[in-house]
Amino acid sequence: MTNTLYIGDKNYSSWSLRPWLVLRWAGVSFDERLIRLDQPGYGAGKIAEALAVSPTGRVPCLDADGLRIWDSLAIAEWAAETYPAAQLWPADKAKRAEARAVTAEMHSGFQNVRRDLSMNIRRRLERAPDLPPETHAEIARLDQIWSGLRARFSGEGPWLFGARSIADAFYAPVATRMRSYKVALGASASRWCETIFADRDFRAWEEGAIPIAGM
Ligand SMILES: N[C@@H](CCC(=O)N[C@@H](CS)C(=O)NCC(=O)O)C(=O)O
Repeated sequence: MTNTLYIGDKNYSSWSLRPWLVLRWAGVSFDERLIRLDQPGYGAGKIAEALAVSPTGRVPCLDADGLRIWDSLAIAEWAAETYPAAQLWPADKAKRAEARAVTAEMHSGFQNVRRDLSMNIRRRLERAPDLPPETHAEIARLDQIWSGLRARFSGEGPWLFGARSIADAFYAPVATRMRSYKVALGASASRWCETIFADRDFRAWEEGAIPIAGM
C-alpha cells in the first residue's frame, strides 16, 4: 500500500499535525508532501497546488493507494479502521464514544482560540496576550476537558484517556498554542501538555517546524 499525506507547513498547519501524528502512532508508513501555505489563494481554499490534490483546496489530504481522504478526522477514522491493532480509539465502547465526542468538539469548535491563538509552534511570547471573554471561556473549557479526563484516567497512563488515542492527536496543536502564548493552565492540564511535548513523534514534527518571515 502506498500512502501519501499532503500537509501544510509544520510550524503553522494545525490540521496537518493531527492526522500526521495519528498515522505515526499507528505505525503506518507514508510519504509526506509539503504544500507551502504562503501562496496565492491561501484562506480561500484556492492554492493551486492544494487544489491539485484535495477537492477542498485544503490540507491535510491523504492518498491511500488512490483513495483520497481530505479531512483530518476522516483520515484518523480511516487509520483506526485500517489498523485496528494500533487501538487508536479506546477499546471500551463508552470510553470510545466519549473520546469521539471530545475529538469532534475540537474538530468543529474552539473558533475563538483558533482566531486569537493561531498555531505557531516555534513562537514563545513573554506574557499572555489580552484576550476577549469568549476566548477565555474556550480556554477554561479546554482546561476542564484535559484536567477532567486526567483525573479519571491517570491510573491507566499519561494520555487523555489513559492510553494514547486520536483525542490526544486532535488536541496536540492546542497544547502548542498554550505554550506559545503563555496561557496559564491548571497543573494536570499542563502535565498532559508536557506528555505531548515529550512524545517522540510530536518532537519529530516539531523539528521540521520552520517559521516563515511575515507569517
Ligand atoms: N476541516 C479540515 C480543515 C483543513 C484546513 O483548514 N487546512 C488549512 C491548513 S491548516 C488549509 O489548507 N488552508 C488553506 C486555505 O484555507 O486556503 C480538516 O479537518 O482537515
